[in-house]
Amino acid sequence: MIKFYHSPHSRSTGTLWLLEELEIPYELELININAPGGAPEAYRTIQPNKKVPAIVHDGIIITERAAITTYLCDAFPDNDIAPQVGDLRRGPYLSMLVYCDAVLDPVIAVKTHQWTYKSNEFSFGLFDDMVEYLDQKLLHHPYATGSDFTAADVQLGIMLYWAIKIFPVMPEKESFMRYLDRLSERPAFIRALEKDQELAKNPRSTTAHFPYNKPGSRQNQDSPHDHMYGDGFS
Ligand SMILES: N[C@@H](CCC(=O)N[C@@H](CS)C(=O)NCC(=O)O)C(=O)O
Repeated sequence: MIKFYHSPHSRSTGTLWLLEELEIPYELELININAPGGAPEAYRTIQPNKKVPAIVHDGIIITERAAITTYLCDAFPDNDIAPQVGDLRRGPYLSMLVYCDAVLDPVIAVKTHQWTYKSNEFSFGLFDDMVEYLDQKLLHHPYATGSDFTAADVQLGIMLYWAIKIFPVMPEKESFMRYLDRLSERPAFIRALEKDQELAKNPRSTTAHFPYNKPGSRQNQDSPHDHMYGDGFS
């Protein structure tokens, strides 16, 4: 069983979406990163900077979104959302995964804070270069690495979703809006946002189990609350 450390409406929402795409069971532990002083000190043994997401699988701790995505998609390849070793698409896939954390995330952060800097002063480059790069990519291909949806679209998609629809710092380019429309139709995306919303409304919840409910199963017909917390809720 995967243990998933999560805070609703945060960077770990992408990992929540990924787990839903993979359709694997996971145990979710809420981490309150908004408490005074941030997450509890004990959480530092899982994530050295007390940030979410983090996962534990078979006793091994995995942190950082790109690493978590790579790890999970390699460990659970059944749903075929990541090019495996030997697939020519793996290079572009890994490049986009890391780009999201190493370039897109900090560039959006500095734009939000309206910092001015020169491109060669930081490893992540300029906001306008990032916008142009992603615009050209999504104008010519429906997904981040070409014609097929991959886990890189989870990471790119959730960041564009936040940066266009929630904290609007990115321009509403047609390529971006069409891309978000495509992603918004995915059942796993819808499930993840619904679960995130429910978790945000129930801050008393500390641990929840999300057994994946196969479409058409009896559990799937339960109320949203039952669906969310299953039998293992404590
Ligand atoms: N490099 C980390 C960044 C994760 C991150 O920034 N998480 C934010 C969530 S929005 C967090 O936990 N912030 C809480 C804090 O810094 O106290 C990753 O990619 O996993």
